[in-house]
Amino acid sequence: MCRLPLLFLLAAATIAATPGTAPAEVTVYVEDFEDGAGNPAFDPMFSHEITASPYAEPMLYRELRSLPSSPGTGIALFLAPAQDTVTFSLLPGQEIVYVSVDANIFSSGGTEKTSIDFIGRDDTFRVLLGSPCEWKTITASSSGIGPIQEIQMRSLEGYFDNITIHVIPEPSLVVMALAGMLICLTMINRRKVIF
Ligand SMILES: [Ca+2]
Ligand SMILES: [Ca+2]
Repeated sequence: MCRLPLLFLLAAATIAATPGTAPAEVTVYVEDFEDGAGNPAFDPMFSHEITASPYAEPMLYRELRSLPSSPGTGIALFLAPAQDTVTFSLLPGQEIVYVSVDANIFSSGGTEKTSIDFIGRDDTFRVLLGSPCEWKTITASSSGIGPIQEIQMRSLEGYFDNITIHVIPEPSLVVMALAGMLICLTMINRRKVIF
């Protein structure tokens, strides 16, 4: 007898029994390059791989520096010239549906040397920042490119800050669904022993 429908029903019941949860709940994480005291720090949700930019001279310069001319941004990532490949520590079943990044380009080096690639499951969305700019927010959503799995920021001389990701479903839902599945599997195994 197939027990899969029973398994999914019990998992769904477990989720429904959890107070204060909603299926479409979004969790927002922000990489602001600071710890709670305002010191330079990376957030554990975000992994950074800093390499020389393929569009610039082969030198690598990364710095987490404060910007006195832009109060409120605090510490920002300075890539000059370099590329930061950002990946994420998601739980199984979680997906990123929306991303935003703040950029302040001091020296762009022209088209292609300064850009942000949002790499989705199905396609890549590239934003070229071909001329210097004050702080501006670049956004991307999963519609058209699939859930976002990686961000590549490259710059001749520029600052990046406030990498913001919207994640679904929220962690508690994933944990509860996994717990429900585990309970069901345990029950099925027990029945196999009894009969
Ligand atoms: Ca910051
Ligand atoms: Ca932080």
